[in-house]
Amino acid sequence: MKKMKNQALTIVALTTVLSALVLVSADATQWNATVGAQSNDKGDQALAFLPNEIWIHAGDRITWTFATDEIHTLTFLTADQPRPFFGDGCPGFSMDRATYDGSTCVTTPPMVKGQTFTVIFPVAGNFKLVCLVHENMTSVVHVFDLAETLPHDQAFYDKQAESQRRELQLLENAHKVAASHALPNSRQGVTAGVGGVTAKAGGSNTVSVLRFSHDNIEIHAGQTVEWDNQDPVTPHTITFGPEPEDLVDPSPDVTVDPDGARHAIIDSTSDTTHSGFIIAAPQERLGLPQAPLGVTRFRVTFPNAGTFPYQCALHDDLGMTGQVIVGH
Ligand SMILES: [Cu+2]
Repeated sequence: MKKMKNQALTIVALTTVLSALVLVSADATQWNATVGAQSNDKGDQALAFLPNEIWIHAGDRITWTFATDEIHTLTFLTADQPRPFFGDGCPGFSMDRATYDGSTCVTTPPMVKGQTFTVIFPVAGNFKLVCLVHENMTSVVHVFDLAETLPHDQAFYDKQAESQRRELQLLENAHKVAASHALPNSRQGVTAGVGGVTAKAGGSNTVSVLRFSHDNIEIHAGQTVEWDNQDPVTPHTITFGPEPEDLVDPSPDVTVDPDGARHAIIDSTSDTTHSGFIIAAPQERLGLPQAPLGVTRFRVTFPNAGTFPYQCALHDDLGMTGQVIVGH
């Protein structure tokens, strides 16, 4: 009887050691996720953390791989911290890997395709993950105590990421089709970007088409081309000539029409002009003063014939360029 008791104790002890071993190995679990997705021509961008939501144990680490030529940051702010400008960090940047427990912010610099970043989560909590470049790109990491059971494995997250990627591509296509059927505001109208914000239970994702709808528009001398940005969050510019230092504000030659649209006149192919950011108003939030109207239109009048190339100064590297061909 005593021997059996000893055996039982040994089994209990062994079980304890084994479960401690399991806890230690759970401690070191490596998870993988992706930041962003894009079409082959880079024109369609999914601004999203894929998958949008992950459950892990305290002590685990997640490595995110950046998948797009469009820049993103991987950022965990502290609870009440105002969103900083992405160029400033939070402040400063983590370059390689970081540990985040909610008490001090962590952010990467803007990163692109092929780069990776690893975060270790030592304590339990629910942590919001954001991109400082894109306001409607949010996600959540749930960190459980070791005693809690995790609901999913890596294979589940791989499937979730793929399904969310496909869903965003479908949404992107839907926006393009809708925009191509929409009645333009002007006969010489060019859509400067379409897109949409969508949501998962863990946060919001954005799709943005970084293209001009009529990138080779032909008009007659004396006519006016009107660009409008139909994307709810992504800014664009219409820039003739070299990119100015200040991308946000319009160049000094730009005037404002009675409806709030910006307007320039380009006489010759050596003229330069810059629209500044053409962007929708931010979303309203309860208890805050209402947001001012967005500046969503830019017009350029062309008195003389010629070929006038232009670009979006923010997305030219992704192929967002066009030209206006003015005939006599
Ligand atoms: Cu753009």
